[in-house]
Parts: sequence; C-alpha cells; structure tokens
Amino acid sequence: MAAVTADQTTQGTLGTQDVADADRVAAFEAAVAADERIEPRDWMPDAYRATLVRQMAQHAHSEIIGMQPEANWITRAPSLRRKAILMAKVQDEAGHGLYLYSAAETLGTSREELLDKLHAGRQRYSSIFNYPTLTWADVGAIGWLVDGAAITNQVPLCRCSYGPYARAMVRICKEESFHQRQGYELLLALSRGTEAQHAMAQDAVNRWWWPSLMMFGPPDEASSHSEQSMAWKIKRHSNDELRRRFVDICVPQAEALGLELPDPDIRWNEELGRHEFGAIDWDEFQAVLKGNGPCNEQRISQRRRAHEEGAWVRDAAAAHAAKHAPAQSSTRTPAQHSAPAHHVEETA
Ligand code: FAQ
Repeated sequence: MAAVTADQTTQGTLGTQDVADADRVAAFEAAVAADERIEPRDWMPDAYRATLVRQMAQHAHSEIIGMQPEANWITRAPSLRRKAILMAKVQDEAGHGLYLYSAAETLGTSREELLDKLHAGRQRYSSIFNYPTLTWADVGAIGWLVDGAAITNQVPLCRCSYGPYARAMVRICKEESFHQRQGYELLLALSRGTEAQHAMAQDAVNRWWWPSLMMFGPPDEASSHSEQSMAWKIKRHSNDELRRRFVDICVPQAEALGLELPDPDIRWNEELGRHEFGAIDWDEFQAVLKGNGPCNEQRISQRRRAHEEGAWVRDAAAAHAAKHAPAQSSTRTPAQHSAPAHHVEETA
C-alpha cells in the first residue's frame, strides 16, 4: 500500500492527531478499494487486525490439528508408495501451519500466544478435524473432499487484502492441489478395486461429505463476520457461494469416481445454472463447535501433549540460536518449533 506508514505518523508529519487519523483511515480504505495490499507496517484499523488474527489463527490451528486424523494411518498405509505420499502430505500440513503462524506474527501476535489460546480453548480450529478416520479410505476422502473444500475456500484468499496472508496462501494452495489429487487417485483405486474396497470408499464418502460442506462456515444469514470481512476484502466470497461452488465441482468428480454423494436431493437446476442440494444439519455443526463432536477432546488433548513433549526441542533450538547468535546476521531469530502431532488411535 503506497500510503501512510507507522513511521510517518510517529514522526508527526501529518499534523494534528485528528487529521492524521482521518488521513490514515482514508488511505486504508482507498488502498482496499483499489485492490492494493495492506502490508504489516501500514496503518490498519484495530478491528481489521483483530479479524485477521482470528481468521489466520483459526486457519493455522486447523492445519496442525488437521495432521492428526491422517497421521493416524501412516503406520498402516497399505504400501510404501502410499506411506511416502501420506507422510509428505502430513508434513505439508505442518508447513502450512508454520507459514500461517509466521504471517500472523506480522500482525504482532506470537506463535506462542496463539498456541496458548488454542490449548486453552480460546481459539477455534476447523470443525472437520473433529471427525474420526475409521478406515484407510478415509485418507482418500479427506484428500478429495477436505482438501478439495480447503482449495475452494483458499484460492480466493490468495487475493486477500492483507499481503502476508495472501502470499502464504499461494504456496499453500499449490500443495493442497497435490493433496486433493492424491486423495482422488486413492479413492479411484479403491472404487475400481474389489467389492469390499468399493464399499469402503463409498462408506468414507458417506461420512465425510456433510462435514466437508460445513467447513465453509454457517449459512450467510448466520455468518457474523462475512459482511465486514468481504468489505475489507479479506474474504472475497460468502460462505454459501463457496459451498455451492464446491458442490458443483464435486458432482462430476463423484460420477467419474463411480461413487455416490450421500444426498438424494442433489440435482442440476438449469435456471440457476448450478446444483441444488439437501439441507445441512446445522445443529450438528453447532454441537461440534461447542466441543461435542466425536473427537474434540481427543484432538485437543493430543495437541497439548505434543506441545508439552516438544518443549525440549524448542528449548534446544533457542539455546542453539543463542549460542551462535554473534556469528549470525541480526535479522535472524531463534527458531521456534511446534512439535508434530504423534500417532493417535481413533476412538469413535
Ligand atoms: N469450523 O462469521 P463466520 C484445511 C466459526 S484448512 C469451526 O462465517 P468467518 C487444510 C467462525 O470462526 C481448514 N469454526 O466466520 C487441511 C466464527 O467464530 P467466532 C480451515 C467455524 O471467519 C486439509 C463463527 O463460526 N480453513 O482444511 C467454522 O467469516 C486436510 C461464525 O462464522 C480456514 O480456516 C468451521 N468450519 O468464516 C489440513 C480457511 N466456520 O469468531 C489438514 C480460512 C465458521 O464468531 C488436512 N478461514 N466457524 O467465535 C475462512 O475462510 C473463514 O474463517 C471461514 C469462516 C469460512 C472458515
């Protein structure tokens, strides 16, 4: 944003405080209207900053909690090839968390602070990761549907008005595309396999379809943040718009896979130029958000345990960085490592 920076305001180059405030608001709004990026040193309204921290933190937490359901299957992958792919995918999710926590740090919130809030239940992560992975086919369903929904939601975030978030999303989306493809390919192999394999793939799709639609958030009329986030160009589309786009993408893919979507009400509406679909169980969504999903307790306690068990890694990294500090460039900071999620047994 070629506008007013914090340095300019603290140096008093804008005259009285009131004029400075009005100028800063005008410069911010003009930059958003012109589709320019807001950068960390640009002035921004407190509420814009708070909204970004909320969304980016929730997003980062989702990436690292989202490692757990699939990590559950690393030791039981059916072949070396599948195991290598799954390990790479789960590691990618850790990397996405890292980019997003780093992007959130540019807004003045440390990774430590955000993790503390997650562990204390004061910040959310995506509802989808509170469902269990009961069979190997769930790995395919997550890739196809969960990563597919994530891409649909996140490609527009590459044009988010906040520069560091938008830039982090570019690489994340490329990696999510690989994740989606591997899930699709896995499901295709099962669908074309034995009768039992086909049934396992269908069962996984039956269980993951509706929760995937919930990933897009509440319906527009119940979405408290959408209007303001869209005005600020943090979000580019409403929750329902993206959900509809996702259904339109999935219907032909399900046909190609030879699998059914578990919704008898899905049908093409010629007039609207899109698919109609059945009612989503928003009571279930709210119950999961309140902590009553099948795996909420397991996910958060596992995350807390992984964090505690990783304390020595963070301490060692900080000690190493301190020891070598004089030899390093002043721009480098001690690495802070978040412990990877460990293997967990699904219980539900
Ligand atoms: N789960 O007013 P809105 C992934 C909350 S990454 C839980 O509509 P907003 C990759 C919302 O926070 C998946 N909470 O909110 C992967 C708000 O709470 P508050 C994560 C939800 O922010 C794949 C309240 O409801 N992706 O999958 C959910 O405008 C495989 C009202 O909602 C992102 O985070 C939900 N589903 O829109 C990793 C993308 N939906 O503050 C591993 C970035 C809503 O009132 C394996 N985020 N809430 O207490 C976004 O695009 C937006 O934040 C939305 C929600 C669209 C999720």
